[in-house]
Amino acid sequence: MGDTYYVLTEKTAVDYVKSRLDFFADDAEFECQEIGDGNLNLVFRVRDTKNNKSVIVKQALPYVRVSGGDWPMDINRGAIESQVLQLHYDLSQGLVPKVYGFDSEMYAVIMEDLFNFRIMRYGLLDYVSYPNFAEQITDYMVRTLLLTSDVVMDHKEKKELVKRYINPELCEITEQLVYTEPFRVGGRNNMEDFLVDFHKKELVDDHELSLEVAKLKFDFMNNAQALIHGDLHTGSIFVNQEETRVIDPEFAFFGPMAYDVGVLIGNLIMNYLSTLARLEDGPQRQAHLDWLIKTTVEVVDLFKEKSLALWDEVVTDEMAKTPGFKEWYIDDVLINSAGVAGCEMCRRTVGFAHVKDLDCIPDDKLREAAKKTNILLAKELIKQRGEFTTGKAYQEFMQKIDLKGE
Ligand code: SR1
Ligand code: MG
Repeated sequence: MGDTYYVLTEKTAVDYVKSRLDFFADDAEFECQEIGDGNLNLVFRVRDTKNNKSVIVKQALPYVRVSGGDWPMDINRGAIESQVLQLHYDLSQGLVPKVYGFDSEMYAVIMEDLFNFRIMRYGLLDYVSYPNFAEQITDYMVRTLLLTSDVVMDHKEKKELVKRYINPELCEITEQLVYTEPFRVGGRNNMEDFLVDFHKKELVDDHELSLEVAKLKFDFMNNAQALIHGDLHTGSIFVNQEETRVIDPEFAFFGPMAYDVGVLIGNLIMNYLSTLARLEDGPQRQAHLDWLIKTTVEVVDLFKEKSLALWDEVVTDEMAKTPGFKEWYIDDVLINSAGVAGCEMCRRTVGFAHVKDLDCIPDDKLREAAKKTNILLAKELIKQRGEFTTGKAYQEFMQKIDLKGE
């Protein structure tokens, strides 16, 4: 990090953007708000209220934002994010925001303001459904994943990209927070009192579970399969009734495709539990639960269907053309996706970084029931992951969910 780096504020971000970008009119009247609610970075919306134009500035800090400075973190994640956004923009045909510029001294990316979209997690917490989501997110996943894999890419060019997108510090966060600490006592784990004994019994003392998580962890670390987003939860997705955009690929690296598919599925299931716990039985609850099941089923089935179809159009590796191989390959991704979904659900309950879906359940007993049920469901996904290769398997799994003690 050079001497020219400084941390932006609502006061300095306007002049900063004006100095970097020829975007606003001369008569612009600016307002600026820091709107970031993630764990790592600063995010500013700089808006010209007179001409109704705006941009987003996202700046990486040299530490984890929520740690207040105690946890240093590689600032180069800002460069990775900006490069991956641009690559994913092309690969996904516009399903990520447009980048207007990246500043390698300030580690700031200036990009399109998705002002008419909403973070999906907050929409889902208000029980909003998104009719085009499954179709569009599977387009995003299939295109960004398959097109950066050895199935398609020249193997030497792909290895160059593997080198370029090496992301050790951000990967270490995932290795620790997703694949290790939730299954051990201590570390940065953070859980409500009612979970302490339950966590020990269900997640720490279960040897069979640790063995399966260890296999998934080493797949995450060693399987440089495709350029993955690396943190594809519902807080990394913007939606509205028509469209979907994926943001925040700072955790991107060449890893297993299952990580993206699984994190998404895990977050849909946690919203299902949240809905069960926060709404009384009735038509609104049923409609949202039905939509979540339908969406999960479609994510799985469309991911499979579209991957298999695109495969035939883009495959270049001779051996990957062998009949039967593509079905084996995509099923293998889906099997590990269930395992990843389970790990994501565990870590969001007992680990360092929670999700609002579970934490915001107001009733103490129902929150306890939802979190404990979440852990039990997660274990089933990890241990029985071999059974989760179809949407139907998820449909049956989710239809059976009820809150222990409800
Ligand atoms: C210290 S970062 C904690 C979590 O926030 C990010 O969004 C990732 O999910 C990471 O695991
Ligand atoms: Mg993020």
